[in-house]
Amino acid sequence: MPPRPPAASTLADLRAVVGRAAALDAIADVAPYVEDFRGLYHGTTPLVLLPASVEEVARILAICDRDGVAVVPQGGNTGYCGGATPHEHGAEIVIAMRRLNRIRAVDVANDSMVVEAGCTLAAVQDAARAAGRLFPLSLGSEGSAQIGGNLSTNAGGTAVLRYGMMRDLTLGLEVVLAGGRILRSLQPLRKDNTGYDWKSLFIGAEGTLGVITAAALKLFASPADTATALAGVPSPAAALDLLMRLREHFGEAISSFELLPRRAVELTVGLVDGVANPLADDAAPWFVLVEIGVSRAVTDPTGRLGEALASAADSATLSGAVLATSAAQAQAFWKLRESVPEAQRRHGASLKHDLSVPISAIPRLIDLGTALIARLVPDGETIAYGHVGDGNLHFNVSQKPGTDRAAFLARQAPLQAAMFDLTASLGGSFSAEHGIGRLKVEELERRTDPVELELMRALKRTLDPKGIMNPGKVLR
Ligand code: 2HG
Ligand code: ZN
Repeated sequence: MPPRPPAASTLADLRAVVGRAAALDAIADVAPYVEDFRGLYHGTTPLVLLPASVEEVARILAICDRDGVAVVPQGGNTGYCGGATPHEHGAEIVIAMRRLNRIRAVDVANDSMVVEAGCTLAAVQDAARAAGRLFPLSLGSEGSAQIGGNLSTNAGGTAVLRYGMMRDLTLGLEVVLAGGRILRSLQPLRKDNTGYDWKSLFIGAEGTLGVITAAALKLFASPADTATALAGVPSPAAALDLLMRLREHFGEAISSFELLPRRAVELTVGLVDGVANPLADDAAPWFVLVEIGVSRAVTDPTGRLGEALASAADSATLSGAVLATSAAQAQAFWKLRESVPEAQRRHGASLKHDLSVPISAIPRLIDLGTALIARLVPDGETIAYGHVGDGNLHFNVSQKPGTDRAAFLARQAPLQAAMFDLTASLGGSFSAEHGIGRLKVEELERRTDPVELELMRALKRTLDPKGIMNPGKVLR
């Protein structure tokens, strides 16, 4: 039986916490909060609350705990797995975090900042930049994605190779627990061995254990100079060879190493305005976008990258390369890469798999995955691209024009099972950087080690005994 919608008296108490203007209940007002970014889920809710302080979040959760009402925390609503969308039954309220958006502190000497969950990732990057520092998490939706959502999904993006994922960038958290208690641990310490690392539990938990309201984050020195290049390579194995060569030259200065198949580049140039392929004359089947960031001690990184690429070309690791000679050109290369999801969306329906394997297994994953898709999805074409430097591919399939959409979409379940089996056989993960949400709950149940799963369930029971924190997401 679906849960009953909250009582009118509960809704009135909840509205009173945030005030009328910050409590949305008209259908048109709640519409943006009940559908996920990919349009996979269409939920309903009687109430969207926009709290402006931690105390308001705490009071909301205390009321929900008292009356047994489930909550769905939501950030910028840019997630790929439906983790921030309420269910269809209409018994869950949404807590949208966007008004909790203060930069609380920036400590340059400590290389840290404390920000609230509703800050957009771009606002966090800007605040760091204004203080002369770098907050390195970088992803296509950074203008609207919020830091609370980045934390809750342990977001990755295009600079993980050098700086790590959201978990690696976090020093402390402030979290409101199911009953309304506030867990405050925002000390921006690099060293703190006082027992369990509980903050790690909330990162990647997608709001199922508590609502993250603020975080202490690591800052870094901005590179004094960067070099960006696009190279054509004959195969994924050659791309890995190039990565190893560049590691020899530049070590940890490589911040991004992204792989794009020719078809992704063609689609993007064709479907997204203002995107061009600077290697249009190169017949390479694959392209690599590489970025290096160096300190003042290293001069002329573009020249050095050029030399490294030229020596790779000599041994046939690459067929051609173009170096960005200005910031605008580097941005244009990045636009080509960042627009691939949008191009795929415009092209038609797609099936997505966010996979990771040991980097050395990338060529095998591509070969075997492409063969699987050819066999199981005759009406689709493989578009496998992404963060190869992290061993993470977006192994996507686009519907071929002129084929039946419903028949194409119906291939998702068998294809997904086969792709995840293949990934497991290569020692990989079926969720690299997008999370579990609602989309992969069954897969998590099926594929996770039983001891690990029981540990997760035990944590969930302990922190959320009434099961009101984003139910049905991650675990069911
Ligand atoms: C990216 O790397 C994003 O561009 C989106 O993670 C991936 O659309 C996708 O599958
Ligand atoms: Zn990605």
